[in-house]
Amino acid sequence: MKEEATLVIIKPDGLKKSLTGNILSRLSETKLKIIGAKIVKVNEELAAKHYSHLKDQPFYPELIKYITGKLHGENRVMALVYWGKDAIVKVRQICGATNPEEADPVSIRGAYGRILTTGLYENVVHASSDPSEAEREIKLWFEPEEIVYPLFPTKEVIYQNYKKFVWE
Ligand code: DAT
Ligand code: MG
Repeated sequence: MKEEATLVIIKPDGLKKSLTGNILSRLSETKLKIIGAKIVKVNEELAAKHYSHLKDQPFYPELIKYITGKLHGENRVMALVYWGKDAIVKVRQICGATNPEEADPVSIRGAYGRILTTGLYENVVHASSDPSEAEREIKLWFEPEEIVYPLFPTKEVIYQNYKKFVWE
């Protein structure tokens, strides 16, 4: 048993259907620790990077519309990092199979997912499928300071003429 981190995203349908609490309760059955969490407005660039391995799939354009909220008029997702023993497999198990019709009915996707008439699987949650994908995805979605454990090596950089919004 190894301790590892995994990325979970509650997709726009999960937020729109007010399922966030239910999904977090289901995920708490894993007894893993949440070490990072935030609500994210997903832009095209983040969506394309997240799903880069699927860009040649026929459902890719719909998938991008889905994760960027265009199918639900709800551009919000919740991104979470879970950490603990066998985190990747434990989370994938509770999420269920990719196709909601084939997913165990008591899994998150089995209970709350559906297949759209376009054929896209609207399956409520994303979960990393292996350690290298988990590392890539956590680094894509989270800055080091947004995670309470030092999961991966970091480096210090100095930005010059760096503009950002702060509270007035
Ligand atoms: P998973 O999310 O289980 O890791 P994936 O990475 O292969 O599955 O695909 C990402 C998402 O794309 C998936 O959650 C739903 C959608 N998708 C995958 N395969 C599909 C298919 N054959 N038809 C429709 N949508 C699909
Ligand atoms: Mg995947």
